Amino acid sequence: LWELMSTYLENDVPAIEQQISDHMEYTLARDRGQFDQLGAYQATAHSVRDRLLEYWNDTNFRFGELNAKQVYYLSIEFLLGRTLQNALLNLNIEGNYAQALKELGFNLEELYEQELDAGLGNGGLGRLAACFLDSLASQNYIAWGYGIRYTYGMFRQEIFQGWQAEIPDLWLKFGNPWEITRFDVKYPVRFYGHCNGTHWDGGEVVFAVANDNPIPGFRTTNTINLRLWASEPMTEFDLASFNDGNYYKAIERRQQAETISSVLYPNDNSNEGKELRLKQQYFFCSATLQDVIRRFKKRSRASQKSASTPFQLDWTTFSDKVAVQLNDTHPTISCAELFRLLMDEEKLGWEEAAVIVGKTFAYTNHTVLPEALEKWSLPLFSRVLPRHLDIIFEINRRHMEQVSKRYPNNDRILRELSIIDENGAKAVRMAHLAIVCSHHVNGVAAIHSEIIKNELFKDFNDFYPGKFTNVTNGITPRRWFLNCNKPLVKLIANKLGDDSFLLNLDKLSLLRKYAADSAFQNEWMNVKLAAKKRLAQYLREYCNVDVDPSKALFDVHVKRIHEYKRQYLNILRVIYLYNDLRRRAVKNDLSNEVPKVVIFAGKAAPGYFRAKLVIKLINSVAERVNNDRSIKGLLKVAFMPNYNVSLAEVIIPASDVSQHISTAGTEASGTSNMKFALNGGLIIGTLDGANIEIRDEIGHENMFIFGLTADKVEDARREYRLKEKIEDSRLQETVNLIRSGEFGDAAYFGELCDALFPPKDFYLLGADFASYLDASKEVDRAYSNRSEWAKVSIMSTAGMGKFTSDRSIKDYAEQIWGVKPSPPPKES
Ligand code: DL6
Repeated sequence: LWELMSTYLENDVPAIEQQISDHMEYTLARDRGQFDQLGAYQATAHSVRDRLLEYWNDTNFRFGELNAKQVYYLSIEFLLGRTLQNALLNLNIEGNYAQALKELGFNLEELYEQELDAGLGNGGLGRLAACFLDSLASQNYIAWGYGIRYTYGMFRQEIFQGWQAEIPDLWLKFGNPWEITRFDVKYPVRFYGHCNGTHWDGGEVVFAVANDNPIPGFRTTNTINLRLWASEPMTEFDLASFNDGNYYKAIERRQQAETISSVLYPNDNSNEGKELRLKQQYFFCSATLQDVIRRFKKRSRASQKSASTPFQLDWTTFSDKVAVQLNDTHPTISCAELFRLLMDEEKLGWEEAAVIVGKTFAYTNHTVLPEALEKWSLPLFSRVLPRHLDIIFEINRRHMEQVSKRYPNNDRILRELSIIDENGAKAVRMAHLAIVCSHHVNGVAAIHSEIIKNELFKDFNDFYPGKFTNVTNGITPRRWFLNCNKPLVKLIANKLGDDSFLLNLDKLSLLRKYAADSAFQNEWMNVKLAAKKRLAQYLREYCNVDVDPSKALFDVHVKRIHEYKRQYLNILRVIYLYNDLRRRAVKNDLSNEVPKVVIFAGKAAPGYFRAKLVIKLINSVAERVNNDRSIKGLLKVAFMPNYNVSLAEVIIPASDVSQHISTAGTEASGTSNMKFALNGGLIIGTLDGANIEIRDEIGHENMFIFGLTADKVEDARREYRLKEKIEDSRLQETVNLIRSGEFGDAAYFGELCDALFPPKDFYLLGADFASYLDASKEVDRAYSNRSEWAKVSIMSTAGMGKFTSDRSIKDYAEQIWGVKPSPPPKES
């Protein structure tokens, strides 16, 4: 059967040409002789999808045959970006496609630009999920991802008079050639209604319909699935209303149902507690678990060898076949849902169900910010999911019993460890539910995992010794190296003899011995320059900013706009530098100055006013600085609109230095730091998140580190609260400049200036300002020495082996899931 299944499409150039033309005619119904760029992209995508589907079908067949433990990665966000180039590179057929398209009169690189990003995520958390899928596939794990197929992904950001404007993201406007809608795979999902014991009835029922997205591994046929659920009404049409002549009411239900999967909540590291969001979470978790259980039953039945005995499902094997990873608390309702399905549908008892749940789930925490820790008020929860609230109460009752046994008469601990928050309005604490129901809980960088164990969830860590662990994040070198920086990958492959480092990133350490080789340094810097030239074109086109890439230092700060990430600290630095340049210009003292362009990009949550104000300030400063001839173009500022995966792929290879400057103890890990360093970008940063481990790998001397350490932050806050004024004269001068109206809109910016006043300065910008300026000066000094800079750049790349998501996935597989890779037969 295996032989029968594996009849792959030919990959020679004429065959590819033929298939693209066929898709033009038969899939798109266009004239095969005259297609435009969009048509050519779509036809190309369909032909690549055909190949993916062959591997994907084989892979699914193999997974079924093996009936081994499968990993299910549940995430409310998957920030995939574009697919075409990634698929071609992973399948190793980019060259032949480029040639075939050339024959047809097209340039493949140009066609890449036709694809709209799948922006089904906010930032780091969603992009991590996408990197993990690539690593799961590439390392031949038996795994699937599950999430939501949002009709509208992350909003498109436009800048209007310096302010952020949000435009709906119509990423599906030309259809999506990569997905397969499975009209036959759909599950009912209920909301509201009433409960009578275990009987849950009434309310609203919608269908979750599967949309499958093949995720190809790199140089393996292992092609896993990302199943995204879309909501549909249970009944197409309210016939009674229609017959009464109320056409609008007749279709209202359809719209209500579709709303559930219509839009991604654009919040990063914050939780708004909205009813629709709770519905989204339950919607995708319920459908996923119904699907997982169906597969478990099907495989169990198929694997029963003897047909003579009647089939008896053995539920005790469930967690030998299923490992569910909860990507943050958003999928945590799954724990209660699995209880419900096992007890109410499958008629298992509580104890049996509890054992299964406890062996199935593991939970990753991605933040320590209190505003992001999800809580649902009891009235809302009981209205939307009445049965689940009953189940959660019972989980909590039993959990509290255990806690009381261990800590008799200790009310504080009971309150602290309860799933129900009773401090103020009662609420369900989703992180506590996840911890109680999971066999492992992990943080995403060493420092973050320590903070979780010793501060955020200290009592839980004492109560459950061994449950808490660390898995440091990683990034896929396929997208963040090969796809976005082929020239650098080629250069390294030439030096090291092959490109096997793409699957074994530790091999990059071999570059260390060439770091001081001046010929290699030259080649290295030329690759960087080419990437900078490309970005310079973008800066000209999208920001009207002119820079000379061969001279200017490209200083980059790109990520979600958030107070804790301190873009504000960076723009304060820029203002100080600008003022200093002006002063020195008057004295004719501008020689030896390093020209630089400070590039910002990132989206603010639409309701986060202070973050939006920071965007406005950056744009106002850019306007002033870029038009001030007195500073002779030595400083430029650019805010690049609509930061997304595709833009990141252009910016990251072009960065000389990038900013990772969160207040120590606030950034769980960060992953863009890894992307920049991998591409030879130097890092200026605080000792926070994964910066610390990056420093350990590439060496303190190869980074620009400044600021308070996490253990000093609380004391600094306490001390700081007592201060009555901004003490640093350079910071005061900078604030005065903003208040003076130098950048316009002084009234607006007053709020930002006030926020620097010590008692309000929660993120300690004032405390870190001086050391930040020093570090920034050190960057300029280092950049003035091209050879020194090149060496550090090479050392950065060489030290990045640890930060591949292949290593992260291996850690999860070994420490948490208990699974091993399972290569396809032809490759083993
Ligand atoms: O773990 C991925 C990513 C980390 O790199 C970031 O440091 C962290 O801020 C982010 N966390 C979130 C939490 N969101 N919520 N809710 O996005 O996760």
